Amino acid sequence: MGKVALITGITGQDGAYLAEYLIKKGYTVHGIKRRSSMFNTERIDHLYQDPHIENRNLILHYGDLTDSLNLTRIIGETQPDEIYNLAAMSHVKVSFDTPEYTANADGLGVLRILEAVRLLNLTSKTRIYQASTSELYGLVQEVPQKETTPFYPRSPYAVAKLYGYWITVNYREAYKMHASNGILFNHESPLRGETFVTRKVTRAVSRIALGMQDNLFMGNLSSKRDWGHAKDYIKAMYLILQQDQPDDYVIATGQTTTIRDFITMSFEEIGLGIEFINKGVDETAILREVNEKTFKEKVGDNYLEEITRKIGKLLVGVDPQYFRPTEVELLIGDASKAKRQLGWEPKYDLKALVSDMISSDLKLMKKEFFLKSGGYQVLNYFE
Ligand code: NAP
Ligand code: G4F
Repeated sequence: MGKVALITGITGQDGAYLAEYLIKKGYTVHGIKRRSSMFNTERIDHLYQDPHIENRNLILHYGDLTDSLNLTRIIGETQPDEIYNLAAMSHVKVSFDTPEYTANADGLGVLRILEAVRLLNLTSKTRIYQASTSELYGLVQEVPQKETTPFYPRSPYAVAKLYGYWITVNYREAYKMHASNGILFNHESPLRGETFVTRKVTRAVSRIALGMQDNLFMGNLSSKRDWGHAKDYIKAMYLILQQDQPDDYVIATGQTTTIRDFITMSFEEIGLGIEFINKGVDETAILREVNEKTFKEKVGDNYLEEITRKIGKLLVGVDPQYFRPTEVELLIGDASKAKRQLGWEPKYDLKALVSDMISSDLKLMKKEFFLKSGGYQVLNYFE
């Protein structure tokens, strides 16, 4: 019999990659999905199995981290060997707009899971992974950040996650539960939500290349992030739960980059050279040159003429609506404990991550472009 895992947040970026990874390892995976007015299962549709199939290895349950009765029932029914608590209101900027909900889901939600495992007498069977975050370091007290660096959260999201972190440690110590925190630094992928900065950029760069969009407006260009690939990071989650002893681990690449440089790298990936000029809210980026060979290879001949006409034009501007009331300016992690104890190391560097995201978004946007132009033709035909 393979192991049973329960993943909260299975419809999110990490949930989708982790579900696929565990199924390949022979697990039966149960996932908790919120009810929504649309399917919202795009990231896991390739794993979906009809409920009439026997011995399914992916089973979805409706649930919500704010509903303890429902969580307790699902955990009781599924009797998981491992719980990966990935569900969260995960957008830092949005947490300033929805602070109470964020505290409920991201803070108390963790307590609900731990307490359900305890009340169901599963403490010696069920191992728990809590999705903690480098946002805990906030106004950083040490560079680089490691497991012993003091926390200084800077958003309702990070404060809620701080509660989640400590309640996990407390249940481990109080009830001897196998409960661990992964303190993961930013990780991205083609499945990243469209409103996080990397995906916002790679989508926009693809759309600009195809002539679907003129420019892109951003918030703070100077903050620095330690970005890795989600495919590497979900492996660390798995490894953390395979250890004999529960513990907390920083997962990071050890490299940090500004948002500005991420944007430059993304344009460079398709042969576009940009230059940032001016400062603060007046900062902009102008298209300076087109490397025709790279552009043709990555994007296609058809779009070259139009992009060349944009040389000297504004591609990136700043819009203060994207600024945060309190910002996390610098994140860079030291994952040497994870390397030493888990044998974990990332395979992707930032260039490979950018390349993966841009090539995926170019494909997606070309499809959208094609469907839209096809749609217009049909409309015109009937007019
Ligand atoms: P994500 O793509 O935003 O996915 C979040 C998931 O949580 C989605 O499946 C979402 O469902 C679900 N969810 C939100 N609120 C819920 C609720 N009240 N009840 C049940 N499910 C709920 O996030 P991610 O990037 O995969 O991150 C996974 C976890 O790691 C999160 O806890 C995040 O805070 C944490 N984390 C992420 C990073 C990172 O860089 N990605 C770094 C450190 C920590 P819907 O699909 O219905 O919205
Ligand atoms: O991509 P972001 O929204 O991610 P952020 O705030 O670092 O949070 C992500 O990583 C955390 C781990 O450290 C997770 F816990 C969390 O769940 C989430 O996955 O923003 C990154 C940086 C920020 O400094 C932000 O101010 O990019 C800056 N930024 C500049 N312009 C922007 C924009 N961020 C967004 N989302 N949109 C912009 O236009």
